[in-house]
Amino acid sequence: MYWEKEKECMARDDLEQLQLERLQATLYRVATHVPFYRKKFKELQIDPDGFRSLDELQNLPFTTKNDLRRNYPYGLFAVPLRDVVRVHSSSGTTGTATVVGYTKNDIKTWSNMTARVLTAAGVGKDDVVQIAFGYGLFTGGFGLHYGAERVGASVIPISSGNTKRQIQIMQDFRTTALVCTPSYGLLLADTMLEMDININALNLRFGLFGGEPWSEGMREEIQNKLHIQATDNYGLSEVMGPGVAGECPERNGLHINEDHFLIEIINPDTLEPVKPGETGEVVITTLTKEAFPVIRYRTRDLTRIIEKPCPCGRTLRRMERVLGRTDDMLIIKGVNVYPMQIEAVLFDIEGTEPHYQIVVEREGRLDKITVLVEVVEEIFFDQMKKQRHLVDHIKKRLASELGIGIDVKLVEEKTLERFEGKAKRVLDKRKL
Ligand code: DLL
Repeated sequence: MYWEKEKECMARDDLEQLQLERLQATLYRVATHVPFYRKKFKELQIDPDGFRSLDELQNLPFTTKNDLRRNYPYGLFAVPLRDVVRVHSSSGTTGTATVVGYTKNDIKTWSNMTARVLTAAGVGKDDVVQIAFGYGLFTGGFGLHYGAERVGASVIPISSGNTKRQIQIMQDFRTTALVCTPSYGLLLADTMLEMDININALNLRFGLFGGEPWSEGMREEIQNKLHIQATDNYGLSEVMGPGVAGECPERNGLHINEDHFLIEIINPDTLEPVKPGETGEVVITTLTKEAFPVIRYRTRDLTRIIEKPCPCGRTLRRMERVLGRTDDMLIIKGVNVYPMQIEAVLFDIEGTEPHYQIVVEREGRLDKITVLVEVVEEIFFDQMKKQRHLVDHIKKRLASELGIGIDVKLVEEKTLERFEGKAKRVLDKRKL
């Protein structure tokens, strides 16, 4: 039920005291060992020894992805390489890659964090865990692998891809828990249904999905197709990898491992904290990282904090599922649109398949979005009237949800690209 009950159910006061002590140690660590922070603290006249209350957090400088890039590869490490036992890196598809490092102790902490996430999702010693996240520089595979070993489960480190083999192994090795991105979970489910595999004959009970945003509708789709309980888990390589937050059996928000990560939600424009419960950008300060501590890292992820206590007994606050990223936001006719809002509408409409792509183009000075939606075969082939009706229906729903008109095009089943890792939902032709 819990992995570290004394931490996960800690009294708030005790937790805040622990956070403060750990923050003080982290500030001391970066001021002493990382020239980037030493310089910033000096400029802002911050005395790391004089830090007395968590309320002073707002005086500290932010760290951005660009700061990480500028210090590529090892510039922000707070320990000599001799003490680093592992390095991960982000793919760098949107610019120079960023590199993060872990000491032996960091790996231990990380395993505990993903062990918490796995335990909260229901995984234990008796489970057979198939990890279909990529192993390698991406943190998904290794991060959850170590946690699953730590809880004592039997781990199948299959990595991502090779879908037919995944299915074979799932059947033969009697996998009980599947760990991957939600889009790959769906691809596995669809492939099994196509192969006429009897889902009830599988041993699968849990799916732990993370690494990309997904909607409640997508969760239902995966659960219905695979007959499992699907939970969401969140993390990012810059602060550790998976294991920052995860859902419990209530599946109503993700418990943040606040004894290791200090979370703020800010307005990305004013950089001020939002009011409690409002949506904004997640900013994370690591509290226990040794090799790669970060102060107020701007994640660009958007969500809100759920202040209400969770019936599961954990006192660690919950964040709502991530709505999207500030850099995924499309501004169409002055309205802010997130791909996840579109997904949520599509999943609610009968006759559409859970596969879609959002195409953004520029017409004159205005951006225009077209949503390509796969539809079931009957609709696609013969009935023009039904097609028109469906297009109108989707358009209406999108317009009422988003407040602007969006074009919709129906496409044949299985024509849109499928993904083994993180899905790419937006095709931005403005940048091509
Ligand atoms: O994706 C770490 C991870 C791996 C988390 C496996 C969970 C499971 P990065 O490649 O650095 O690390 O990408 C981090 O992915 O800032 C979010 O935008 C997005 N993301 C991760 N988990 C979720 C989630 C890993 N559950 C970036 N919901 C983050 C929505 C997510 N977005």
